[in-house]
Amino acid sequence: MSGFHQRVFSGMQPTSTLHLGNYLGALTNWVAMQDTHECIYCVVDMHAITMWQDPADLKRAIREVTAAYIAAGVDPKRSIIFNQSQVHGHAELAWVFNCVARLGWLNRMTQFKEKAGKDRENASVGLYAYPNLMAADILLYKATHVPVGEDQKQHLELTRDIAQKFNNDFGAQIAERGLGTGELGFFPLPEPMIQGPAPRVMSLRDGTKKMSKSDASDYSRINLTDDAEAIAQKIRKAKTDPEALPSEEKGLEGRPEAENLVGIYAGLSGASKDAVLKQFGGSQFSGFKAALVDLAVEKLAPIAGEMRRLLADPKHIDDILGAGADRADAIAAPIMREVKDIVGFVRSR
Ligand code: AQP
Repeated sequence: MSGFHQRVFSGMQPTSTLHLGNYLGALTNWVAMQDTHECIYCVVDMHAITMWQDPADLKRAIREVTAAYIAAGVDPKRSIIFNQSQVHGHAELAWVFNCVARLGWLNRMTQFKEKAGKDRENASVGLYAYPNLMAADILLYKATHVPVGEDQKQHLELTRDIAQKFNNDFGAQIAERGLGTGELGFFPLPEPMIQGPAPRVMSLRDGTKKMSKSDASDYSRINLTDDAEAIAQKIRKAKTDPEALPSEEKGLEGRPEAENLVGIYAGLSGASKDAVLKQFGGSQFSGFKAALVDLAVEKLAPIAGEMRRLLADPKHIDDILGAGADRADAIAAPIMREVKDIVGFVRSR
């Protein structure tokens, strides 16, 4: 039993190797929250298959993302680490939410539009319903706080809308059974926590696009598995502009690539952008990039090393995921039983 009152849930997709955006936008926050919250961290494999995944690659990626969580500092003893498909409540609650959420709500989701692109008719139904599954992930544990990068803000707002509508639609049944918590209803309205050291890390090739696993160019991102040489090459080749660095943050306006590199430096060093610019204001990019390479290698190389060590023993990783799934299910199953009763399903076992 945890002594914390606030419960955190978050997850990452095992679609490919995690990158610096996942690390600075979410993972570093996850690690810090272990000191203050009860934390549940999921490898969201059911989300991953909303886009085609080669089955053998998916298994590898699930273990790799798990290794990345642990190598970055998530402690499987203090926090629950598991993969989504091992806890069946996620799929069950997602179905209920498919029947609570409205088509009009999902039509507004920008991530679907971006990922489906022009060939919308050919996108999977799962990709469209993705935000309902995400709402189920969070609410299955009645999580109150969700640390995510800025790109997930809209999905979190939808989660709150779904929780609110469920609480309203079934208000009488919830009250009758005494299952409401204060004025909140059955499900809490979870708070997004968009507060990592760099909540939006951009591509190294284009400062207006977010750093992403699915970008065709590997030079657009720093993967958590990159070695020192790869990190150095990617930073050296990162797009910049011809000006020297400004000495104040407002001088970064209209210079997305400069802003991104300064943000990455700030995120990795734990300093503010202003402090970084006080140190490097007036420098040319060549000098700043050399300092950024040193810092990135110092911070990231140990993570890659620890991931390699963990991945050498896949059985150990699978055991961590299995034990985590049991702990997650122990929280989820009673909540799911109550949901079924509220909705009106008959349960004879
Ligand atoms: N560039 C980013 N900057 C800050 N945070 C980011 N996150 C992702 N990219 C950035 C945060 O990482 C967490 C996990 O993301 P995910 O793997 O579940 O899904 P995603 O957002 O779809 O990640 P990608 O890299 O963009 O994958 P693809 O290319 O497959 O779409 C989330 O908290 C997210 O905010």
